[in-house]
Amino acid sequence: MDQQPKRPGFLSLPAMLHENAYILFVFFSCCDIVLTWVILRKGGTEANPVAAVVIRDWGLPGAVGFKFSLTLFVIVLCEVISRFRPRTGRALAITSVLISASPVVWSGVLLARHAIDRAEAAPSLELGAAEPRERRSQPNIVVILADDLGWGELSCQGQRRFSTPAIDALASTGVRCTQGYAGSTVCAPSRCALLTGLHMGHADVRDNVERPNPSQGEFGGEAPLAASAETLGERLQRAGYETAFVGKWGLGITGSEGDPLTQGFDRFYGYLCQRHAHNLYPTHLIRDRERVELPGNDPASRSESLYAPDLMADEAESFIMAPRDIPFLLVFASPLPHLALQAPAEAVARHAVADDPAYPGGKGYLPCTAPRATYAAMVTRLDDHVARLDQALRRSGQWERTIVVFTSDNGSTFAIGGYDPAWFDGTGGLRGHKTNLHEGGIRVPWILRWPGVVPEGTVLDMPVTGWDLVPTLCAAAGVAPDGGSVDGIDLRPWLASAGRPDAPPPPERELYWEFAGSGGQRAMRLGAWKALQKGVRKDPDAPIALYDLATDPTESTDVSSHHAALVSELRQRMMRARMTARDPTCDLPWGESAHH
Ligand SMILES: [Ca+2]
Repeated sequence: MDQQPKRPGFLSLPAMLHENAYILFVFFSCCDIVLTWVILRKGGTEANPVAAVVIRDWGLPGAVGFKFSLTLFVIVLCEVISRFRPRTGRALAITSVLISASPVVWSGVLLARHAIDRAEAAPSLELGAAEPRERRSQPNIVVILADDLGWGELSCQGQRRFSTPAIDALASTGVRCTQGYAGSTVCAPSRCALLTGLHMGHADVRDNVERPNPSQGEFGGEAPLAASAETLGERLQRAGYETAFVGKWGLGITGSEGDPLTQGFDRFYGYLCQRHAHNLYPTHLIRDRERVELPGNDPASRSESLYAPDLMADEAESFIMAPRDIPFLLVFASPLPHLALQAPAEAVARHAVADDPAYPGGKGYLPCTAPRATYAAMVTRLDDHVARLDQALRRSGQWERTIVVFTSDNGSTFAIGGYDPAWFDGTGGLRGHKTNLHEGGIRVPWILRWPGVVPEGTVLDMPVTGWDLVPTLCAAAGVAPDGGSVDGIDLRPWLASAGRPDAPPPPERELYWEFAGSGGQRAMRLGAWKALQKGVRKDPDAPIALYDLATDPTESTDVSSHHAALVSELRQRMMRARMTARDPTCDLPWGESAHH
């Protein structure tokens, strides 16, 4: 091997590339990973897709390691080939340089374009809400609201009868709040709290109140949300979002004040009336304001062809995939796993258990031959739908710029309709269930993923609520939730620092619930203290039980007799936390003494 001494002056381009091939190759390879990472961090979605997937799955150090190993492999390959066929080896080395350079050039162009976009968008940010539809930095928001899913009905929270891998994966890529609360212990008021940011002391809708309406057929809907209510949909619409509500609404039917299309949602698909949702194979659903027939479904003959929760997942998926250049809000309020016990036969078969006594039906609920298998099939179907929405976010390139929330409208239900609370331990050992204000009725799964903002796989154990979502998500979208008009708080400081030693201490605040059903109940949480007063319809001065959730999370011991002053203070705080309900049928007996 007689090496020519290097000539001074210029080399030809191929010779220059060949001389420096390996250095350039390693340099471009590392640049590719780093630039792709920067683009993703800045919320960009157009990036080298291969590098993006590697970074997403393995993190930045893993991705650099992977790229470095790959580069080393190609270099060794070039060297080996050069031993036998020098020209081929040289051509391969030069080709590798050119191939590794191309995504770097592209990433550079994308970053430059991003910088130009930001510079152009900057003046419009100062205009406030006037021209917000072009703000590309606003995250998309997907709120997944399960129906009657208890705290203990996720594998990541101890469930053993079935598994929920997709919801667990959401938790492992975001923050899992172990002390998440629903706004209410039943469906409609909880949806009201979630959408308005108001707790039950100020909410418009505080119970499931059916509104028979013969002109609307058999499903007249519930007491509607007031026209004056400011929903999450309305707030985000004003901030430039395209909004859709898919699933169970329960806050008023078409033409009422609570019509979803006048309450901030551009599109609606699903059940408007909650009783309509008691059959998961209905004869029809509602799209916007129109009735959509579901041929093959006939409740009279138990003909079950089209499973409404699947149709809703289809709808949600196509909403995510629709091309648009503005951010979106999707509320996916699945009717799962609310009764009746109904699921596709193949899904039930997958969860068959030997000991599964049939449920004969009654009290308005359908019979079920395998109630345990069916309930497991329903929750796992919901988990499948979460997986589908996640895939849709990835396929549409929106994953990195989308906040996903997963929660439930109330705690696990009781022994009704064939559901077996003892078998599933749906509350995860908490006392109570849906329709009361013990922890089992209001403590729910509460998970939030916000790539790049909320640390992955963290656990937050401070109380958070459904009515915190309006201020939190509005703040994320860059809009102020009109100070004082919501009861919830912007949770971003705590979510973003979850698991970090410098996280701020939990806020000192009181959480309030009241419920006109079940004899009338109200409850307040202050720090680890929980006050609970039952039977207030009969006796407004009914005794208040006090629990210390720090030492007694299952509310087993009433310690009120040891803390008379605290109980008295909590009684006054509960009085101050409420105002008279708009609808007298869901008010509690202190309406006249309200302070607001
Ligand atoms: Ca519910």
